[in-house]
Amino acid sequence: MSVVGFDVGFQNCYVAVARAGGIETVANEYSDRCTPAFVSFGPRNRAIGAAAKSQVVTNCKNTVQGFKRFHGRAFTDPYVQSAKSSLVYDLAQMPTGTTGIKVMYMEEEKVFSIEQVTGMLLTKLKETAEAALKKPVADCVISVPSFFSDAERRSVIDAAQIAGLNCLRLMNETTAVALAYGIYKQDLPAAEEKPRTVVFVDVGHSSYQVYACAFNKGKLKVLASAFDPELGGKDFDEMLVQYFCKDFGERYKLDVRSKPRALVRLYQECEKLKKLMSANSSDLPLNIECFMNDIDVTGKLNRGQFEEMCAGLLAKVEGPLRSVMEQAKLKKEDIYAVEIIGGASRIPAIKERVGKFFGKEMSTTLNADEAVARGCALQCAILSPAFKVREFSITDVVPYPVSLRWNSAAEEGLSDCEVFPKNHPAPFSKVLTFYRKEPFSLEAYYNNPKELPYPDPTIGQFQIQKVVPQASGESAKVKVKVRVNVHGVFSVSSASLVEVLKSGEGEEPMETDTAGKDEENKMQVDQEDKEKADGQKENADKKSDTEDMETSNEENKQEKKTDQPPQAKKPKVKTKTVDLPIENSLHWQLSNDMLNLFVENEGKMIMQDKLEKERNDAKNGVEEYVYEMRDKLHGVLEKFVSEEDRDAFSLKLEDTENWLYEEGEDQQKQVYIDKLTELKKLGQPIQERAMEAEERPRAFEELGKQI
Ligand code: ATP
Ligand code: K
Ligand code: MG
Repeated sequence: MSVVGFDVGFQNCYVAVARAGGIETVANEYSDRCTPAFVSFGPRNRAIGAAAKSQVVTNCKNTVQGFKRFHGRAFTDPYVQSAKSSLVYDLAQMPTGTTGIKVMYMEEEKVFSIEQVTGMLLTKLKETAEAALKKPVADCVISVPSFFSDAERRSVIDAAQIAGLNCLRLMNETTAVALAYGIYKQDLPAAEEKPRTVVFVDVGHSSYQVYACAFNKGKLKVLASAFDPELGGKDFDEMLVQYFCKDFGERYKLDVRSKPRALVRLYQECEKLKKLMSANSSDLPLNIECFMNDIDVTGKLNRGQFEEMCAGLLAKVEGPLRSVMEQAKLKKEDIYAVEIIGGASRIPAIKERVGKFFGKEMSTTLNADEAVARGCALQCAILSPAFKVREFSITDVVPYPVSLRWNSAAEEGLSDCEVFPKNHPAPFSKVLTFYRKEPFSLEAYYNNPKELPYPDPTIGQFQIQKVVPQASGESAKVKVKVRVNVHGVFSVSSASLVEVLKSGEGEEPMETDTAGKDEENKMQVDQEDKEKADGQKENADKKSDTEDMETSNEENKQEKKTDQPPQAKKPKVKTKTVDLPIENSLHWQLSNDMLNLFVENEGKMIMQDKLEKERNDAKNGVEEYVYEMRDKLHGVLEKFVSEEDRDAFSLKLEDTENWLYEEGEDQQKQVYIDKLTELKKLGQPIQERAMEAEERPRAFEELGKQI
């Protein structure tokens, strides 16, 4: 198996792998460890990563970027609609209602789902990992923002599948960073000691995340998370773009927003300026030649002015810091260190504000760009049986409270219950007990829509099928296991019917579980167990969680009492459990058919890219041969060819060169191969004669020695 971690950023992606020497961030074919999150579509192929980014000006309508946040969203989602107006490429609604992108590809208008687009990016990142490891890659860990909802997470898992990746865990970006921080620390407090509390701050291109984590030897526990999904480097770029659009409008009478190409260039230059301002507080120039209508534009700005125009953005830095401290009930004195990462954390005003809030200097022991990918690779190594990694247990948190809703007895209407409160440890499973006579359905949803960065709080519907009454006609006991899995995704993972067996040995049927009619449709939290997926041991957390659940749910408390009358303990009843089928209908989930089709199409596009590359290589082969021979015919090969042959060959080469620009511009691979063979028929004999001539004196020398 492969051990690979992918940080799929809004703007920048990183790939880390585990090798014998340890975890290593690997470079792409341009010797760059950063791969831009860009995909570009052309008449014959796709370009992904750096090659796509280089087309952002020349092929702007078909070069997509900034798509990370379209996962799991309806096309009508306000986020999508507002992004749509500022994007240079087109978005489209998928038949299912989700978001797709519309581009010209292979000379046809095509709509690709967001899963496909991220799948393409992952295909590229996978190739980078494969080139580094020199073997096929499938198993991996992929990062997502901690604030991603279920729909977004499932969408990313699908994207991974489209790229032929087996995502062992979707890991929250901040948790990956915490792992990268903690695993090498030798001096963490022992298990029974007061944990070391560290705050992690990630300021990326699109978002801002804050995590408070408690570390002890061999484990990390996330205490709380907070975020502003709408604060990142791109918002600072946006302020600069706004400023210069206005400035150029006034001084040059240019309507920059009317020309996508000019706008894209302005974004690029503003980002450069922003980075320069991080290191320089003096006036800095912004110059763009032939910007619009052949006009060169020039402007300037300094850090003071920049900070002034970004005051509103900078004011948003404190909120999540305060929130995380309040949620985790931490005081500033409790914080051992504040680790800051993410590209935009280099903006001095941001660092300053974070530092001021905590009243301490920020630590930068982690690589600000690569820590997420490294953390993911570490997690993958921990999950891999093939790698020996220090034991390290990770307990993450649930970002938004999750509730279940179900129809109780007809008269009672809907009942609901919060199964996973905010900051509940994850991964985690709970077993709920229902008393039913027939199939029933559970609806999972986020119960605090205000917190949610989406308009729709739906998670999904789960139909528990094949429920039948007990032989006595009374309600059957149905145990339903719900979990937040390793990906941070809620699911109803199993359901079973507990049948009371009458063995004829005088055993009495257990009547106690259905003590009263009104108990029928109630739910009871029967048992909880922490996921052991990553080899974690159950610990004291379990107990406190059980208590939480009981005290927060009056209904369950009563149930527990009424359910355990003394006669229930008679050891006479035998039971049998039968697994029940569950039908899921998950919000925005791609159908299997769709997913399979996308997998197949990605395979075809990979093949097409490969063929196009081979075709181009064949064409380049002809071109290179023409140039090489033309030089040599008048140089090193001159003595070995008659004037007549040379002229004929020269003419042929010239014809071929012209052909390459005209009819031969766009031919099948075989045409170029044939062309090269044809040329070589003329060139080969000349080269052979030259080689023989070179060998001859040497042969004489050899001969001389022998004599
Ligand atoms: P996200 O985490 O939101 O998915 P990402 O991971 O792609 O996004 P990063 O690579 O962490 O984002 O950060 C990219 C941002 O950092 C860009 O806005 C970039 O302009 C900004 N940035 C990089 N270097 C500097 C610098 N020296 N000064 C200011 N901003 C910088
Ligand atoms: K990144
Ligand atoms: Mg990031």
